[in-house]
Amino acid sequence: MKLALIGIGQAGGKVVDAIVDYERRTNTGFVVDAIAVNTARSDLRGLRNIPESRQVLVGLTRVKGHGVGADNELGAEVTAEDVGEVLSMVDDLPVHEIDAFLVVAGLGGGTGSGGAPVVARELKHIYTEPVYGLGVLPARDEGGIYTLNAARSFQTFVREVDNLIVFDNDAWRKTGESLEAGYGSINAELARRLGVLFSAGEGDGSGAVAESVVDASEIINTLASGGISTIGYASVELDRPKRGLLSRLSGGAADAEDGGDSTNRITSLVRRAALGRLTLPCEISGAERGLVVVAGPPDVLSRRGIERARTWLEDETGTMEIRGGDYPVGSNFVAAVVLLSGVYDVPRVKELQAVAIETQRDMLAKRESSAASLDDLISTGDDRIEPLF
Ligand SMILES: Nc1nc2c(ncn2[C@@H]2O[C@H](COP(=O)(O)OP(=O)(O)OP(=O)(O)O)[C@@H](O)[C@H]2O)c(=O)[nH]1
Ligand SMILES: [Mg+2]
Repeated sequence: MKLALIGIGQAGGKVVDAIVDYERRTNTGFVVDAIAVNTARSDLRGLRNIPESRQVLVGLTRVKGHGVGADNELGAEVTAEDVGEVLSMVDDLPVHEIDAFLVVAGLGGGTGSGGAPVVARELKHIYTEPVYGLGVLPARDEGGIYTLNAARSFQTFVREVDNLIVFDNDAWRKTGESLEAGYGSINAELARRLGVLFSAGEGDGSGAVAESVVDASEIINTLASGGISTIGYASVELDRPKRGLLSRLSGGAADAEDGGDSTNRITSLVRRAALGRLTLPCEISGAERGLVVVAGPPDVLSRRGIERARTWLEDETGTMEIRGGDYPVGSNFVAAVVLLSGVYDVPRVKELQAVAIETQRDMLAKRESSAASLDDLISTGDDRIEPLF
């Protein structure tokens, strides 16, 4: 499936950078174009795979290239003021070649949090292709303002996109490692999940023909539930000798394996993917739609395995709308990606909203009491000092 990626803010830019890196290394060709939008010049400079010609610095007259300092209302305002620049860059690309847009942002800061819903809304207004969002939630310990930003942006972003894929930094933090240091590996992990999902159907150039290839329409139909989505992933290295000497010595039979092995491998991989760590942890029962993609060398992509895995996922989620297929790649790994769309039982989102409401209340109360305290501090009782103006 062919995508145009638009990363907004620092996290948005870095995640898009990581997706492009994945795409180049795997030569999968699912990224037609990648654009980075930011209010901070220094954030744009750090990008390795998005050239300056595909970068847009917004809000220059207002914030002078220094970012919006986690003020997402300002992020939304300056992005709206300069959205024409973003749209004319999108207009340069061959939109007829793409299947969808993916707008990516961290929701806890200012630029991405405020700007992503603005850009999504404009794209939807102009183009008929679906506009998906990828929203990164802040970790719990990032503090109240990040939580409040994320809760507000989430509400808006989910309304402006056809589907919001969510990634929760909190679930992905590694113990003993600061979040900052961990971003590189977290972004690479996210890029791999999205990469396997979206490159399915594009083929790897090996010319292999799958039995039941996943194509773009299946991904689009799965995401057409609307609402929010989460992605699970699991992979296993094949325990078999590399092709070559051994298989030649044994007349090629060394590579052949029992069909039952392939079936079991796939069902257990899909189970691990769906029940392991999701990009957004949630209760999978009640998901509206699902898609199973199994990637690996063609000779181990058992159709029966994928069928069984689909049936299992139907039982787990309680929905009949589980699509599935394979994605042949020349690799010694087999990987399963499970996309669950229209998930509603998400404790983390509920918690985020509750904390945001509390933070908002505290901030308002604090603002009022500060104003009163300042009045008190400078009050001179009945004797008046006239202010200058
Ligand atoms: N997964 C991931 N999350 C990140 C990364 N960088 C930042 N974040 C998260 O994204 C949130 C928003 O931060 P930024 O993207 O830096 O904010 P911004 O959109 O640039 O906005 P301002 O800096 O306020 O102008 C943070 O609270 C983090 O949770 C990253 O590289 N990967
Ligand atoms: Mg920033």
